[in-house]
This record gives sequence, C-alpha cells and structure tokens, in this order.
Amino acid sequence: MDPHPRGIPEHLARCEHSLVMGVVNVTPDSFSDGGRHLAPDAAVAHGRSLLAEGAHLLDIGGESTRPGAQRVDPTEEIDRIRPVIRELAADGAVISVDTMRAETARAAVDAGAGIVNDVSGGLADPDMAATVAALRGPHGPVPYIAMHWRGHSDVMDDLACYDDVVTEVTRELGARVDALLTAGLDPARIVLDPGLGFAKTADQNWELLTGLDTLASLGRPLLVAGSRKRFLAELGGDRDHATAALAAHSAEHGAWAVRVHDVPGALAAVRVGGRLRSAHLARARRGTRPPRQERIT
Ligand code: PMM
Repeated sequence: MDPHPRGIPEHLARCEHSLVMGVVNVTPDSFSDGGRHLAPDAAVAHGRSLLAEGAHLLDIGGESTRPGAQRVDPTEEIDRIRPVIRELAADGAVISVDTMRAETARAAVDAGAGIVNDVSGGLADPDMAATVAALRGPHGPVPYIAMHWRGHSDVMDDLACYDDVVTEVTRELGARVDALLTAGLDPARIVLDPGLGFAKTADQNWELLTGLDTLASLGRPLLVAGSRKRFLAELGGDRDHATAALAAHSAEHGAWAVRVHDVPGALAAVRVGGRLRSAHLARARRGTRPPRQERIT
C-alpha cells in the first residue's frame, strides 16, 4: 500500500515518516484552543507559527466538534475560515479544511485548501462525497479524510456501544469506503481516521490504538488525531507530552499523519516512531533467526 494518498504535493509524498498536521481552530468553543484564534489575523499568525515549527500540513476548521457542541450556521463557518485559508494558501501552505459540509468544502477548496477532512466520513451531508469527487484543488483532485463517526457532538457520547471496538470501527469505516467509491471518489485519495473520542470512551480509544494494524488492513493511509483529547487529559500531566507519545506510537504503526496542536513535540515523536518502524521492517525482511547456540565443551 502507498503510505500517502494521491493528491498531496511531491515534497510531502517523499517524506519517510508520518506527516504532522497542525490544528488551526477558527472557533470560539473548540476543546483545547477555542476562542484563541477566532480573529482571522490571529488564526493566520497561529498557522504561520505552526508552519515555522515544521508542520507539514495545516487543518483549518470553523466549527467545533467538542462533546456537546451545537452546529454553527454554514455562512458563519465559511466566513470564519475563508480569509484564513486564502492567506495561508498564498504563503504556500498545504491546507486541509475540517468540515462536515459540502458547501464549506467547496468554498474552502476555492480559497486554496487542497484536502477535505470530514469528521463524519460523509454521513453528515449527503452531498459531501459527490462534491469532493468533483473538486480540484491546488494539487489536483483533492484527498478526502473520512473519520469514523456515529452521530453529532450533542449525542455522540450515547453512541459509544461496541462489542469489539476495533472490529466494529474497521467494519464501519470499510462501509464508508464502499459508499465513497460509489459516489465517485478515487480510492487512492481516501484517508481513514479511527475518530478517537467520537462516540468512544477512554477505554475504547486505547483499545482502538492497539488496532491500528487492523485498521490499516482496509488498505488506506490512516490519520490519527488524539491531540489533547479527554482520554489523554485523564492521565494527568502535560497533554502535549502525552500527545507526542501517542504520535510516536502512531508513526511506529505506519500512520500517514498525526493531527496535533503542538508541532515540535509531535515532530520529534514521528521521527522516533518512523525509525522504529524502519527497524521493525528491516528485521522482518532479514527474517527472524533463533539466537546462535554457544556450545560449552
Ligand atoms: N478531532 C477534532 C477535530 N477534527 N478531524 C479528524 N480527522 N479527526 C479527529 O479526531 C478530529 C478532527 C476535535 O479536536 P479539536 O477540538 O482539538 O480540534
């Protein structure tokens, strides 16, 4: 399997470890950074500082998906993100737009976004899949990140019921891929995301993280997005340090990208995870030999 989706710029497709996607939430109410970058100038400055720290991609969103969040009006969502995308795209940033709405995805790509990141995997807006299939961004047809989702933020905590979370999330994501292909999406442009914290308890998030190899068996690159989420905060200590540890784990298991608020920690982590992965693969290629028996005579 190609570790990168088709439709990202060449210099990123050559990267040998997971990419780091920096988060720019242009919202008043996101979980960890709500309200900090609501003014366009503040959001652009934040995006630039994430890029200066080494972020490969920026994920720009105008609607919070924190547990319990209410929907934002689509015009308001577009008004929040459009000037920010325009300016950062003019700087040459590779941008994904974090939205569940086809109309917003279209406006964002028109403003310079090159990837659509949909936490609902196409379930929230029946027009999303066909719209994305027809969109052309700065690098050609746009890649589409489809996250595992069971319902909007006001009800999702009630939907965290699984017999086996890894099996069920893999099956449900597989069904989303089938639906996306039927809508005309190029399979090489689809990225999947287990949706940590979305209709999942803390225990279910941890279990899902042990199942990244199973999720990868769907044959698509994976995005892992645990940054600063409640299940990491529950560990105590610094949430960005915990996020970095998770990024190392994700990279070791071959994630295409990690979505994070703190870029320097995640960059160090994906480099470590990438080297561990290469070492695993090199060892597997050599084959495992039993240790030499030393004979004592
Ligand atoms: N989580 C949030 C927002 N967007 N996108 C993807 N693909 N996966 C996620 O898990 C995800 C996302 C919520 O986190 P934030 O409020 O810290 O941005």
